[in-house]
Amino acid sequence: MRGANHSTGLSAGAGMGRRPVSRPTMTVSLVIPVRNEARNVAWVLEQITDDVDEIVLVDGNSTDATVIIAQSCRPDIRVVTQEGSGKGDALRTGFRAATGDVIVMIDADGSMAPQEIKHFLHFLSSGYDFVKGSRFIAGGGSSDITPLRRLGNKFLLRVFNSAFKAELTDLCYGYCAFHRRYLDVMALQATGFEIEAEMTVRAMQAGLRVTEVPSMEMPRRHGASNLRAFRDGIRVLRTVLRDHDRGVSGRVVQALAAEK
Ligand SMILES: Nc1nc2c(ncn2[C@@H]2O[C@H](COP(=O)(O)OP(=O)(O)OP(=O)(O)O)[C@@H](O)[C@H]2O)c(=O)[nH]1
Ligand SMILES: [Mg+2]
Repeated sequence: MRGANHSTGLSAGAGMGRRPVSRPTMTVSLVIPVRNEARNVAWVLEQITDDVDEIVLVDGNSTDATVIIAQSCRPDIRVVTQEGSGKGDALRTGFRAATGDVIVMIDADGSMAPQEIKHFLHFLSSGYDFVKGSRFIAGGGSSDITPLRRLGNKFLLRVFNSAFKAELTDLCYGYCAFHRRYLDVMALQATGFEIEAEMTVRAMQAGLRVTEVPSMEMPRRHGASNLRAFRDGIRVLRTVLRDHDRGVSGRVVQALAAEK
């Protein structure tokens, strides 16, 4: 129960011994990569609640009305144009531009429900460092994923879990949230769709407290996917295998975090 800590053991009378639980207040940046999502972006933006303090839209040189629609829908939106190309490059641009204590990332095609953001924030405010959405744990699901992608994700996840002695249930899914202070530790480099796997790899290597929340993936509302299953699957595999035996000690990172 918020506002009443019953475990202090200091009760010396009515009302005494009860201290408010101080939950850290976190400011939240939402980073949204977009490329030609004019028919989808308003649907996403209209559902974003006051949990989010800042929206950073990273435009990949859209040739449609994506940016104009986004700005008319949310006049307070920050639009950043990516200099390179690819979803990974876009997200890294957005992460650098974000100013919130925590960063949430979400796609702009309507496949992820903004209402789930609060679940990610719940875990971050409860002590986790990196929270991944999962379509494959109880409460999650996907009405979007093709049988080929499901198989590919399963294979890549198996490789990941065995390389990192982990028990995650999803890997190639772009709904995540993390504390911005870990950006330097994660040292992201990916330019393409392998960015999500790279983030998870780096979070594990750094010893961050990682958890998953159920997420329901819906089909993209309009338009075509930018992902190419084989090309991007191979990039994910390389990302998972590269440097999997390296990494700084998790304890060192946690000690540094505690000092801040
Ligand atoms: N800025 C930017 N955004 C991109 C780029 N590629 C993809 N995106 C965005 O990243 C998000 C995910 O891309 P999608 O094309 O939906 O990829 P996907 O979810 O694997 O494919 P579907 O399941 O078919 O939707 C969407 O919001 C895209 O608009 C890019 O090169 N630059
Ligand atoms: Mg999509």
